[in-house]
Amino acid sequence: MGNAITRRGFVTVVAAGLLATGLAACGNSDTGDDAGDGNGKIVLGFSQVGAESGWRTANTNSIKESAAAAGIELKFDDAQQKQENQIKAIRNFIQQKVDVIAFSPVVESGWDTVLKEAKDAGIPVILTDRSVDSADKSLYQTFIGSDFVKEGRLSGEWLVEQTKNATGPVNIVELQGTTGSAPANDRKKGFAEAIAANPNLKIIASQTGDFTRAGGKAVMEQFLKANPKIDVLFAHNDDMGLGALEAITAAGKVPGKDITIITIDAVKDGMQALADGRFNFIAECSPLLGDQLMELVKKVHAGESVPARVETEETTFTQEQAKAALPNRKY
Ligand code: GZL
Repeated sequence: MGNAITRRGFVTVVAAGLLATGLAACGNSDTGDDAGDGNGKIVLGFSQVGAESGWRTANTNSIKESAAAAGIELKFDDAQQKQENQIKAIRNFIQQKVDVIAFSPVVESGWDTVLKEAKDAGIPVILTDRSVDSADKSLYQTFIGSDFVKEGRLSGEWLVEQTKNATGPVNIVELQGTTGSAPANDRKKGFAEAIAANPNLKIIASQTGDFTRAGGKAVMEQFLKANPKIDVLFAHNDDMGLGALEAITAAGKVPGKDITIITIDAVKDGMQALADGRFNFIAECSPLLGDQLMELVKKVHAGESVPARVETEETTFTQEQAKAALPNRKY
């Protein structure tokens, strides 16, 4: 509700300002003409984190396919996991006078200045996948994505159940996502809160693998060299877990048996590893945000109220559930 009031306030203020200068206000019935495309389509500027993981590839495909299906003109930028590239892209979108800006912030902090520039230009912003820590909620219209704390909590709760009869310490190593990103911060938080229920569960090492396979492999190699007894790997995404598999096997250990592996995402390669018994549990994080995002873009552009937060439906998978689900997975 707060955001809807803010949004109405935002559109009213901008409309008054722009109408005073004779410019079309955002949220009016015009569809993208001021972006110079001339074909009357809504013009969406989207800044994507990068192409770091299977999840990201599936997310990019979903956004591109849904924009085309919705008749929305998409200006897409890949930031190669650099915040300065995303800020540059957003400024370009403002210069091009797009109708709506959407982006997945690579990290949580450092967005207020550029988001204020978009607000001053009368261009509404939608956050997708990852959120920002801005105190000023009027800087964006809505957020669509997952509850990362819940994903971490579900992962920890499964481990607590699996180790409830353990009599000694259960040593956990953690591959964190991109430093400063919402999924890394929140998954770490949710997992740590859940495993506190069993004092035998101890995180003996935790380091970022930047959500990539290469990062997961390199950090897991270090973990294995420094820690003779590792019982569990908790990886913040499938791709780092898949990279870690190579290190675990190279160290002469059997993944899924010598080391229990818990990951998050449930992309096809991760689900295959789970079905094959090399992973033990996955908490799903859906990348298929495209259709819902395009609906939000149309509503925001039309000046309609939107919820402050739109969360995606997700589940979890054991090895047996992965075998059953694999044939129907879309990504
Ligand atoms: C989560 C998303 C994360 C995925 C990773 O919504 O931001 O980024 O879990 C991806 O696979 O790199």
